[in-house]
Amino acid sequence: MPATNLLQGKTAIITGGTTGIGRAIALEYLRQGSNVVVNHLGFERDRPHLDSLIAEAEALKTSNADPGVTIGTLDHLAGDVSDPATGPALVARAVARFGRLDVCVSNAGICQFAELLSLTGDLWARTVRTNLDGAFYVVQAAARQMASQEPLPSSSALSCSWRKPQRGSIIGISSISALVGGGQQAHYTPTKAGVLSLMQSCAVALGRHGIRCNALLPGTIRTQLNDEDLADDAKRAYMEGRIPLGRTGDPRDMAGPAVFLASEELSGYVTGSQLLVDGGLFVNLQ
Ligand code: RM4
Repeated sequence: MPATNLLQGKTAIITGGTTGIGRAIALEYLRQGSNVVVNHLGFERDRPHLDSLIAEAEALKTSNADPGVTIGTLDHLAGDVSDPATGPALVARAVARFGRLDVCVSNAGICQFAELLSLTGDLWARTVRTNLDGAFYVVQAAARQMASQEPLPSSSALSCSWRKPQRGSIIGISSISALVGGGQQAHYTPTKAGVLSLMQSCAVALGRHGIRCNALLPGTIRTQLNDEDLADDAKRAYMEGRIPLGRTGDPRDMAGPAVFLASEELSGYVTGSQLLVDGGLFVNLQ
């Protein structure tokens, strides 16, 4: 993205922020001047993801030669979002480190493909706890913090008379799966419909506090959630054939839309909305 400083002075939290879509959003937010605290599970096997994200964030700063461009600072905190304490701890970390919270991206999610007839109650419960309960805990904690703080001094309301001051933007990473079913996803698609619905009700509840809530609906984006599924050449070719833009998505395809929803200047009157980012897959009936 060519523009810079679109999120200057803001602080964001991103759950599941060291891999896939969360990571791509974290890096773009940093590039746009936002400080970012990413949540991750803290497993030893995931350490290389965290280390390389830290290195990339550092490289963004050191390679920035333009004094007019601000690059944000990265911080991180381990925790499982399905634990009710993780969301509040992430918010507290952002406030302790950067003084406030402006953007919350509820992104952490799991999707283990499984046949409905042999689906276990355990996989159902784990998926709901991570994808839906986890979204609720972090969104509520973020909303409590945002509602209690003053709008950023750079709030566009202070220079645009028609706007009311805003206190924050909450983005739920839902999915095209909120709108359609999936053969091996009977435990997963309801959680994504749930995240979309959560954003809708939060938009209604939080509008009067100056907090916007929106859902991003990725289509088929290549991440570790589906690398096994898409390793099947026939399945990948079938998916690509159904996508009007002719390719599956890259995590970086989600970064621009996530910046748009985070920015009061760009999307200040957008709340309760759902933004599909799927290369046209949903509208293709063929
Ligand atoms: C998405 C959608 C995709 C799948 C991922 C894991 O929500 O269902 O097809 O690749 O989840």
